[in-house]
Amino acid sequence: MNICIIGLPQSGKTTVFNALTRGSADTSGASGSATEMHLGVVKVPDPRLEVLSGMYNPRKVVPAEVRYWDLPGPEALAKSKGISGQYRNILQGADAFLVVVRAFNNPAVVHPLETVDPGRDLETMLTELTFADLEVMERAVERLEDGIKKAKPAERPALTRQLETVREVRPALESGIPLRRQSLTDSQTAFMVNYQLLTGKPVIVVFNTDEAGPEVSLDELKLDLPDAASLGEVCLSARLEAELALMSAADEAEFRAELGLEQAACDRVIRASYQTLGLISFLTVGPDEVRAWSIPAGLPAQEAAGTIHSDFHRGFIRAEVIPYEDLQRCGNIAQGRKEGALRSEGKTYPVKDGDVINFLVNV
Ligand SMILES: Nc1nc2c(ncn2[C@@H]2O[C@H](COP(=O)(O)OP(=O)(O)O)[C@@H](O)[C@H]2O)c(=O)[nH]1
Ligand SMILES: [Mg+2]
Repeated sequence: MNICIIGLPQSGKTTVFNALTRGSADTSGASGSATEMHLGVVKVPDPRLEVLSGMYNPRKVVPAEVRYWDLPGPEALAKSKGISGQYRNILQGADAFLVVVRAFNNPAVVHPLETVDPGRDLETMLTELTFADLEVMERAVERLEDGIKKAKPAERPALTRQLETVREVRPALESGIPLRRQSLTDSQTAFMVNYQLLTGKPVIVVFNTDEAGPEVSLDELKLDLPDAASLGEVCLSARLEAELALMSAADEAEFRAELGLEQAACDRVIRASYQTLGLISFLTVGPDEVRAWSIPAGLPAQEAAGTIHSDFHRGFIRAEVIPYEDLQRCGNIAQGRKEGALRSEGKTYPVKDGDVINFLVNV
């Protein structure tokens, strides 16, 4: 899973990146640091993997991973002519956006819009994404109109339907409704995938507060957003979390207990991301590896098999499924089978969080 960290300049994006990846990327604002891009890979904590690894003694344990991209703010982007080129490619490749919103007061850090106003900044960022999409839609209309003129009669109906779709999406975007909240037919949705619109992607808001709070929440900001309900949110102090993230495990635990911040920001953000994206993990076990795989909740078993390997999708026969808790109780799969906890499921079985799956395939 690729998550892009975006936000206004000086909102604390790189500090959040450091907190999430236990990194130490430069936040001094020294020349160049504001336009630098960082990539960090974080393993998704899952205590089930440890238990399963104790049962199977596998050669390796492979947790699911989240890749965080720290991107420059819109001002730095403006120097490269708006959201374009390489940045646009990275944004389009993201599975979700983490929008960092400044809620901390620090006179030493200049705010590009002068005052600290989390609601305004969040709206500004969401509007940026919408503008970027509107540009794409404008070009799409031109291209499709042109295409229809030049098309053979047989090709026209399909292109006309595509143009109609774009003409539905565009005014909705103009009135502030992101693609992810627009109701399109399945074929319209499939067509819109070609444009990789940014407002089609889930957004998790990170309110970056002062060390001592107070907490900020979407509810409290009472924003007039058509899609507030679809946003995920986490409130944290990036600077404090980034400092804690660099400590030894023992020191970190001690400080966290003292501060009442038991849950690390990186875990909270991952949890909020899974929730906002509607993701779950299924598990595979064996002497070679014990592994967690992230998929959308309810994905049919055959599609879940395809996330392991395309051959598994093609050659899918059935899935042997045992819920993690049952496997833990039974001790091993053979015992699970004896006790009737192991089920045989077909292609369309909706995979659940914690399912331990053995795919039977013909490859
Ligand atoms: N007081 C305070 N300062 C912060 C916090 N987060 C970031 N900063 C400071 O704000 C400045 C900009 O942070 P940075 O992460 O580089 O912002 P970016 O431009 O969005 O990447 C740095 O001097 C940080 O130390 C915070 O939670 N509290
Ligand atoms: Mg930065």
